Amino acid sequence: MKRDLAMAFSRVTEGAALAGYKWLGRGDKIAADNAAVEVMRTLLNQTEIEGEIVIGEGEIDEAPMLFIGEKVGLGGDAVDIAVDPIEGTRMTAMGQNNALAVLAAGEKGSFLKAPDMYMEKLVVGPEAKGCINLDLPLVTNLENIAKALGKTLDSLVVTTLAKPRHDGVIAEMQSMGVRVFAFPDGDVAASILTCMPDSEVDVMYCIGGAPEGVVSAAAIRALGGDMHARLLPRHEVKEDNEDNRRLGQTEIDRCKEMGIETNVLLRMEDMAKSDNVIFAGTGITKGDLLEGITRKGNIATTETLLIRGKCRTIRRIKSTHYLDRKDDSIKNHII
Ligand code: VTB
Repeated sequence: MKRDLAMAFSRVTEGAALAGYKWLGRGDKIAADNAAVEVMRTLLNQTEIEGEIVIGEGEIDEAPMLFIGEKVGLGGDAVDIAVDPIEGTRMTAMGQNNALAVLAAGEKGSFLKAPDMYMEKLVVGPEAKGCINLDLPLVTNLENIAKALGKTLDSLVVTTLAKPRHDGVIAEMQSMGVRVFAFPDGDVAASILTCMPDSEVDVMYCIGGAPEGVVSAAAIRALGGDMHARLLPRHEVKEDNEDNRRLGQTEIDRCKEMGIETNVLLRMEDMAKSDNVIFAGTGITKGDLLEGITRKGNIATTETLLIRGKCRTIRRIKSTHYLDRKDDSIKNHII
């Protein structure tokens, strides 16, 4: 993948974030997502790639845009793309922190193709690479990570999502003395924080979305961290009732069709199969990883994290956008 593509991908997440921001705090997560998808698609189609969406907004019959298998781009290098136009539609609709527009790109075959279902994830930064094993209890993992980092358990920091399904695990970690930062939503930002040189976060553990997991794996690989994961059918995460068992069975079947299995350990290298990946993420609302968008009239500022795995460069790009001068194809979605 040509290095100049990184800049092109940062334009794509900037555009999606600006579109999401237009809907900030309006209580309509579908409208926010649609706008971000539309802009992301338009901008990807202006990019010199022969791209295929491998992680997207659902299957072809569920979503009209950026579906898995959709071809994007003007033509050029063949790249696979994993997108989450708004990582945190609820956060955007409710004006909460840490919403991002994200994308990961790599050469063909770079990413695990997985359905939109739940995934258990354990993520660490470069200093703890190689010492995680999701087949072992979380407590053992935290002890091993602390040892690798030369830390005591009471100085270890774990991020997770503040979901009822994590109540037990949060209490368990806290009883070990570990500090837990529970974000309401958004495990991509929570995962990336483990690898940022200026962050105090050591570990991310949660059960969240599989698409978010694959996008995170790309960023974590690019940053030299480590990640283990496991796909979980719905009835094992949510209530074990008839509806969820039926949905869970559909997910198990879908995985089989795609040649993967649920409840099986996935390593970072199974999800992001090459170092030559690019990750771009733009803040929509302010967060721990990125500044959010600020806007005064038709002038908006964005902050984007742009990571190239090949030589491990981490760029933070602050942009000022004169919204009324943007291309007509996206203007209506961002003003
Ligand atoms: C997960 C997580 C995301 O939404 O998908 C979560 O990976 C949804 O969890 O980062 P629930 O279905 O239990 O609400 C996010 O937090 C935000 O998109």
